[in-house]
Amino acid sequence: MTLEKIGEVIKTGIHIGILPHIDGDGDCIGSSFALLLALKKLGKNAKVVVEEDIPPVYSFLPGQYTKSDELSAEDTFDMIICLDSGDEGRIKDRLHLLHNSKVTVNIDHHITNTKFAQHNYVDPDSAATGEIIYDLIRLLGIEIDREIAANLYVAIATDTGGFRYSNTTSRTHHIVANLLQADIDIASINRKVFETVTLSKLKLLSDAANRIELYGAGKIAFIALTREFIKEAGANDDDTDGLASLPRTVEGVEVGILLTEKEPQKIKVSFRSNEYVDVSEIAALFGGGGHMRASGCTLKTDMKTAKAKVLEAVKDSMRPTTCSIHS
Ligand SMILES: [Mn+2]
Repeated sequence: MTLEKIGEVIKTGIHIGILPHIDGDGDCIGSSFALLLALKKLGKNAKVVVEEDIPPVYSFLPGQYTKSDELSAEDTFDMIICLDSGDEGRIKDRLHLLHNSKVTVNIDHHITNTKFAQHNYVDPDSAATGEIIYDLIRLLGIEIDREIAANLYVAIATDTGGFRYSNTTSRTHHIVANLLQADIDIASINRKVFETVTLSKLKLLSDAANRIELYGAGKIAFIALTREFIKEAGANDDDTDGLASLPRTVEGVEVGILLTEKEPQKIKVSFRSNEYVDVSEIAALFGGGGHMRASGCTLKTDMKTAKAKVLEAVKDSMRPTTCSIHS
């Protein structure tokens, strides 16, 4: 399906629900708000519907959202658009909105996307869903104003790690060059997104750094965050956000693993790699997904078992016979 066709489909919607994935990040929130503002300019009755409040770090972004448990009886949607969600699990408790909608659209850039909607547009070459939404908004003939630009900038900047990751392309920079023409304050945005931490998060980071374990001759770095540990650090779930990229920053490490105990018997696993291990394949072994350099899954087991399973899978992926080299 082409993006032009997706644009045609979207034009037919009247009451449109936009669903970012759970555990919201800059890409899904920025993309959702940008599309919301654009659809309003088209005269659509659109709403961003989330399951949890968005992380405070993104609260400065222009846009509104409604929590799914606050929807009223009048809130029915004839079209649902899922953004940045690789599979239905990422829509979680809002799946009924998807299933009850006449028309469903899925726009994403995860290579592992299961194409769960009627109309799917998945482009793994896009660094962020925000890049696709940029093209879509242009296709719809809507002007990218300052508010839309700020949202798209955050979407793209966060998924590229501030334009440093290997998914960053010349197209990424071309798009962002156009966004800057809308006169957004990138110094202020970047400070808010990348250079501001809560004290509790900084303390959690330092405690977590103290607990890094190395395996596989120093090529694998591992951190486990138990509920008890998070509590002792005086931190909350929002503070664990972004911690996944810490282990792979250790010199000599190829794969960084972060295990977060979300609740008893429910371990969130984040994989990050640097040069050659395709971590989307490792996450897929456990029913998760993502990208070559960043992926994740959830294991319904205890921390000890999760650690053993995950370490074994990562070690396997690094054996010469099964190791795939990507330049
Ligand atoms: Mn994304």
